[in-house]
Parts: sequence; structure tokens; C-alpha cells
Amino acid sequence: MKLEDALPQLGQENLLSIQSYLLAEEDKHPHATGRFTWILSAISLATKYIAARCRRARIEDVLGAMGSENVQGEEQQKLDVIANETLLACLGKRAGLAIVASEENEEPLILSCDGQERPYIALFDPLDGSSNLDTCGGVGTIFSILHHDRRADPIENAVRQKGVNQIAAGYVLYGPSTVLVLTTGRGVQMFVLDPSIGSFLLVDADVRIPQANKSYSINEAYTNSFPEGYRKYLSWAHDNGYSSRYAGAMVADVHRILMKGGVFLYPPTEKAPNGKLRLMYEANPMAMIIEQAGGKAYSGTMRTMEVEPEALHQRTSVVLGSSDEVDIVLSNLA
Ligand code: P6P
Repeated sequence: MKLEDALPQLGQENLLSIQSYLLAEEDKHPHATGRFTWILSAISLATKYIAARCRRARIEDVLGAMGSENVQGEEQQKLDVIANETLLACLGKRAGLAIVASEENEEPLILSCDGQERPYIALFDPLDGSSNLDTCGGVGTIFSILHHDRRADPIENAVRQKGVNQIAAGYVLYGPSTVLVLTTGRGVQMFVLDPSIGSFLLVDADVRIPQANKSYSINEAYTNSFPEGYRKYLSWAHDNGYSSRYAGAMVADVHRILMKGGVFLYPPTEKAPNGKLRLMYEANPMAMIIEQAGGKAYSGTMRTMEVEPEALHQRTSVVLGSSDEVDIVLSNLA
């Protein structure tokens, strides 16, 4: 009997774990050293642990604030610290990484200066939208992988690269299920954590964002402080039958848009004149995913991944989602 004749009897199609997927992809590159795979594997391990801690947060009494602020001047949640330390612990031991940069750490962590052996940089927002935790709302981890630039002097400057330089990006959404969405520049793959076996299983090898959907995602409480073009767009959307959904956590909002289509906006406001979201470890990785899935991602009227970073924690405005929907927003900003 041939294998394919036997398989239906197993009744299991989704038996490709992220580890197997990554090793199969690595196998396509004869010069691959395995370091890149090893880094993504660390993210898989860390986020499985974070998912478990989020699920038990109220039981373990690790909800709520730490009573401290992070480098952004934002109140740190206990799970922000747990998630950050988990990712640092898992990634810090992986041979291929020269630098790790986190939203929760003011400076990048230099793991080694010998760029020879450590060709990669990892950046992440360990627990995006963590203020949603107390109300059991969606939260997520966002990550971005760059090649290490050994010419950078001082070495910390190596993290300041445009989004077009990313070699991988992704997020993990901790929601009713735990979903890992990944791109390595060849389309977008989606995995779902099967807690009964502790593996992320491939559920979609080529995620495509719908071309259009009459739905926008924005915090309308700040409408009066949005620049005129955004208010013009919102007024047009209200007159053209658009629906509105806003979770207050970028990962949850962007994942909904990746699945259903629509447009996510975080414009400049009086409180955040350059936008609130961070370019390096929120906007850029989400932009790579959305573009790889066939959508568009802009910061104002500029493609997000073309923005020249000046600082690790710099903020940017964001308009991303379905190609047709982003075009409509941009036509109001021009
Ligand atoms: P606002 C969460 O704090 C976050 O950084 C993103 O996840 C989210 O999209 C945004 O801020 C929400 O900001 O001002 O609407 O609460």
C-alpha cells in the first residue's frame, strides 16, 4: 500500500509542526547553517510558555500592574515582565543572535560582538496590548528578524535598519486559540497551537488578505485630534456603510484584518504626534506580514518598510490592511 493510500485512515491532515515546517524550509537552502531555524524555534518555545502563563494569569495572580513603568513610560503589567524575560531567556541562548532588542528594554542587549558566528538580530514586543489581560482580551507577541550589520559602530546601531531589510517577521495572538503567523519572505504561514501535544501545527501555508472589506479599525475617541485627511476618511466611511471593530491590541486587530480584510489605522494624535505604535518591532513586522499576504502598509503617505529608523523605540503612524482599503485612506491623506 502507498503512504498516501494509508493517510486518510489517520484522519489527521494538520500533522506538520512548525519545527518540521522550518526544517523542511531549511532543507531547501544547501548553505543553511540551522541558526535561523534555531532562532525561530526559540520564539516558538517562548510563546508556548507565554500562552500558558496568560491562560493561568488570574489563577496564579500575575494579572495587573507591576507598579513600574517601561522605557515607553507605560505602566508595566506583571505579564509584560514575564513575557519579556521568557523571550530573552530563550533567545539569549541561541547561537545565531548577535543582538536582541525589546520594547521593555531601553537599550539593545548585545549577546556578542563577533558578527562572524552571530549573523542575526531579533527585535520584539513581548506582550502587545497587555492592558487587555485583566479583561481576558486578545494580547500578542510581535517579532522581527534582521541580518546583523557588523559594520555598525557603535554595535547598537545595527538594529536601526529599514523594514525592507527584515528577513522574517511574525506575531503570536493569545486568544481563544494561540495562533502564530510567520513570514520569511515567501508568503505568510499560519500555525495554531495544539495544547494537547504542545505543538504549533500548520493550518495555512499561504495566507492571503482579502483585496477589500468595508471595515476599519481605529480608536475613534481621538477623532478630534486626527489630522484632517483621517477625519475626511472616517466621514466618508461612515457615509459608505463601513463597520468598525477595535480590540485595542494591535495583534488582535491586525489578525482580524489579515483574516477578513479591512484597514487598521493608528494616526498621529495630539498625545502622540508621530503616532503611538513603534516602528521597529510593531509597524515593520506587521507591514512585512501584510505585504507578503498581498496587502499594503503605510506610515502617513510613505510605505512603512521604507521609513529610515533613527531610534530603536521611535513611533510611527500606521495605515495597513487590504490593498483597496489602504488606497482609499491614502487618497484622503494626499
Ligand atoms: P489606544 C497597546 O497598548 C498598543 O500598543 C497596541 O497594541 C494598540 O493597537 C494600541 O496601543 C492601542 O492604543 O490609544 O487605542 O489604547
